[in-house]
Amino acid sequence: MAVTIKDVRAICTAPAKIPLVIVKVETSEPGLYGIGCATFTQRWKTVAHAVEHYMKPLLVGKDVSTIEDHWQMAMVSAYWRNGPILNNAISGVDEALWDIKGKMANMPLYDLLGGKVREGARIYRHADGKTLEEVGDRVQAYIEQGVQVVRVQHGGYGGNSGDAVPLSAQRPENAVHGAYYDPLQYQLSVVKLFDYIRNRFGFDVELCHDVHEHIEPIEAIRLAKELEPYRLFFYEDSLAPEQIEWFEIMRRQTHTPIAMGELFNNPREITPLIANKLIDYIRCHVSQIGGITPAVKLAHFCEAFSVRTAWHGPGDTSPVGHAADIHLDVSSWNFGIQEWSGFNDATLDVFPGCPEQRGGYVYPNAKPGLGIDINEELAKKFPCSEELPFWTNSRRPDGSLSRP
Ligand code: GCO
Ligand code: MG
Repeated sequence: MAVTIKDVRAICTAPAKIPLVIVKVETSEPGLYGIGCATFTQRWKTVAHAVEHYMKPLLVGKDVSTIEDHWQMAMVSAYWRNGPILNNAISGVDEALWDIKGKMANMPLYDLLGGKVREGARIYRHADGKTLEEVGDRVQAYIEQGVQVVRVQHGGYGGNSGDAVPLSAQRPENAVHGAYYDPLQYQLSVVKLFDYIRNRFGFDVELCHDVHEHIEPIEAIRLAKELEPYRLFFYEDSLAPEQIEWFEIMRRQTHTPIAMGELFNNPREITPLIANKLIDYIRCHVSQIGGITPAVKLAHFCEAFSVRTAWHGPGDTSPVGHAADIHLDVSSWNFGIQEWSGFNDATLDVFPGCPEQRGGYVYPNAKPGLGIDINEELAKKFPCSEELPFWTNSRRPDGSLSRP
């Protein structure tokens, strides 16, 4: 008698004040359920609605074992496809079904995916600050923890060092409110930042930087070349998804390793960059591409082109999503690096079984499935805010909107 899907629910919680969306799939087997990450934090309520009003009627009563068929059907059941809302809703169900598969097989997900090729996933952490010394002190702290790769930013993305006063002199009259930054000051500050960090720490620590699509393509190419003497581990989101044809020009101009992918939803954004060897690290947000099922296929596709994985791992990936990342990391031969944001105490309490950072690595546990759970009663104590993000209202000095 097949085990079937009995219920599909979205659980929204924000233990670190960042809205997270978890999908719980309950089955006809008493006590057997799975959980998955569906976190698109800026539109958490819409994803939750899609889970409850579209994924649930699509799947209730169906066999839990046919994950691939459910994924293919969910992907096209709305006809229009490859968008962030539905991809995240599908991811939540997909990851929950893999969690159930592992529990039924009594195997951790990494064993279902072919077994470990490494015991832990090497991570990178974020070092930021208003002054160069502050950034350097954060790098020092991570090195002392055993972290070997650090992402350095001076004042967030676009050099928003929190003091926009100089910019106000550049705005036209009646310029609209927004998160202003100055592309020129940002670019000059990045070169100074790397010069300072390399002079202070030498080349034994690996460094990366996130441009966060804040400058024009030709400026991103120039900056990549200016950073060559500082030997980056990778140079991230140097172009916006709408500018991906420029990667071909960038590739011809610089040997700085290129990372891209967190904003991608559609395979057609991804596969040309990999097949043409225009990037070195693929950084997709796993729930944004539809979950574990597509991520496994993407990792295998990348291996043929020597592209390595570096799954997106910010604070707005849930611990369930991080667990899925880590199971993929330890079982993918062409794993590159794992972005890691860490968890506050409330998050650790809401999600028993979180992957653990020890030194410069993060480790999955050996429990069946994803190895993580959610305490629903505790999750209710951390409601999600409906406040819209301010930082995406990113503005150039002349007041025009910039890609955030
Ligand atoms: C990263 C990302 C994040 C995103 C955030 C958007 O490299 O971790 O750029 O910082 O800005 O996930 O919600
Ligand atoms: Mg990024």
